[in-house]
Amino acid sequence: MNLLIDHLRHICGDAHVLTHDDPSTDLSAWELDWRKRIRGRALAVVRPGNTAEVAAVVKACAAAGAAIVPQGGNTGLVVGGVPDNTGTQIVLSLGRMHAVRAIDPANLTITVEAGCVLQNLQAAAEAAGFLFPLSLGAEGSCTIGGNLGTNAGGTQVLRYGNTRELCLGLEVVTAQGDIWHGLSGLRKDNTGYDLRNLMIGSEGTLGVITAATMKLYPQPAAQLTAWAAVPSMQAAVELLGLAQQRLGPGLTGFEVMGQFALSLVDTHYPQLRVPLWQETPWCVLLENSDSENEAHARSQFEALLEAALNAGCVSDAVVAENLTQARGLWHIRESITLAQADEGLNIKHDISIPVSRIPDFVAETDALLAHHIPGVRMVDFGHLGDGNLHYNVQAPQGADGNAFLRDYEDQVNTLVFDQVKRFDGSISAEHGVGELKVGKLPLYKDPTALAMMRAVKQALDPQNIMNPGRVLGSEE
Ligand code: FAD
Ligand code: 2HG
Ligand code: ZN
Repeated sequence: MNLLIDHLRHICGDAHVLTHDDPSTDLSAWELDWRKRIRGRALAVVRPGNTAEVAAVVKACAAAGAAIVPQGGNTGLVVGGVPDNTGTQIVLSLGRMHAVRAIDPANLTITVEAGCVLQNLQAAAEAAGFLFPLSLGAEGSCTIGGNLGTNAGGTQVLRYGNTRELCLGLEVVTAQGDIWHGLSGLRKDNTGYDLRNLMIGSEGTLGVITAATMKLYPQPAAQLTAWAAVPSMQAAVELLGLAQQRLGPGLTGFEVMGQFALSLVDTHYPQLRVPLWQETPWCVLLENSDSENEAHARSQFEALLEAALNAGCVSDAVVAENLTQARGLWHIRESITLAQADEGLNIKHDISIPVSRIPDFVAETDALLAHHIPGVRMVDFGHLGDGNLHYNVQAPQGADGNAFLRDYEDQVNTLVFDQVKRFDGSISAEHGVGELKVGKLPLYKDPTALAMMRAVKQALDPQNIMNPGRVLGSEE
């Protein structure tokens, strides 16, 4: 393997191939996953500076039979972007490839390298007078390559779709080290199999995304945010229907947050001043993006909330007076993940269920979990507008997080996923499979679909060097 390291240093330069040979080098940032669930050990962390170097790195690894784990910001929540603990895998970090290559205002597209941090991509779009709508709590450190790798969702999917729907073209280095020049900005192209959409969401198991052409949108003329207390999950679903009816495509965000989830934010970040949470089991965050002006947005929003109060699906509400207040409300929503991590190790689910069935799902599944694990605490929140719930499970008060995961994780996952299946849902709406759901996928995914996925993996990566063991497990 020393020969491989020498070869990689020759390709990328000594400074960009980090190994454990130098005891002063700390590789934790690349080896430990965001949730601190797994600490792997890499043979090396390799940081190529351009697509040609990525291709040469992949060719070198393929020749040596070394596995490659592509990595962006390492904010993934399913242990998909860190190496295993064998000390034989190469972490291929795209962080140095962060350039904005081009903006085409008339075509409404932006072409960026995979390591571009999402927030920087949003800022580049804004500086050019446009909106790049993908938005998630990790946007300050996740990368567009990782967003594409996981087909990330976030809080604007309701209006703009997930990452897959925002992408028009890709540049990819295949598992053989060839470069696919697919950076088209076309909205229509019917020339055969859809390789772009195959790569998106493949979690680094089929190739390395090195650049992407993404869609841009006009910026809304005005954006307003409201925070509403709702008496039940059923009421939240009713409010969603009303909001869709009255705001149409202006409804760009609809997030639900359970009382215990908000209590964790209140406990760990009291300075954020969570509104209304003590008086209601659920709160909803709504965003109205208007193409006319602020006065129009405000009158529409106020009329919606008045109708909702009259219908009994809202018990109280506040509308942000200005951008600072709106950002504050979103900040509370985005802090739930961090507050939950501060509370201790936990079991996460990013499930999707038809919106109409979510109230029954939550009532039934809450009751089942409470029956099996007395004192269990439910951290429920998420993108209700997309039918995507973060149905997270926290250990009972005072219980040890490690012991809780050891004793209950499998049982809880089985119980929740069985319920998801019963309610015609999916066990992953946005975070992906990674390593954490790999054992469960065969139990819940259609067997013919799985067989086709295995055939694709075998065809594109016959050596099984691209992120092995993730998504399909080790028997690929
Ligand atoms: P990484 O974690 O580095 O990698 C993730 C996966 O993509 C791995 O399998 C990796 O191998 C693969 N990959 C990375 N780069 C490439 C590449 N260039 N080519 C091929 N494969 C690649 N996710 C959501 O969907 N919605 C949310 O609302 C959301 N909110 C979050 C909030 C917080 C606080 C945190 C910590 C995470 C959140 N996430 C969310 C999860 C995470 O941010 C996303 O999955 C994100 O897309 C990962 O990007 P990354 O650059 O960090 O990728
Ligand atoms: C979000 O919607 C993310 O904030 C993270 O997808 C969800 O922490 C989670 O479980
Ligand atoms: Zn989410």
